[in-house]
Amino acid sequence: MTELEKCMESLIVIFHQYAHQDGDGKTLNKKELRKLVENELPTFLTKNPKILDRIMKDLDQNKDDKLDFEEFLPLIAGLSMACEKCYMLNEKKGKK
Ligand SMILES: [Ca+2]
Repeated sequence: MTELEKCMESLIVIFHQYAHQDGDGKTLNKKELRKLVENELPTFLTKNPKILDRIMKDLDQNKDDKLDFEEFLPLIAGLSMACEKCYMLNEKKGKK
């Protein structure tokens, strides 16, 4: 597999690893989301409960208080976009 394919596989594996903690392997509840953010995204996201509530609300399209993989992906996409901006800024700074 290529690096990018491995990244995609990791996303799926990690999502399901946390989704499985309450026996329902298809969705993340708030507790599982918090664990995932704490363990897997410590560099990019704060574990401030208010911010986590907000993230959950924003991502939960069908308002069932759980995130399925489709609802979870925009979080990763959004963080990646923010990271890419930082990366580009650093690149520009590095060239001067
Ligand atoms: Ca949902």
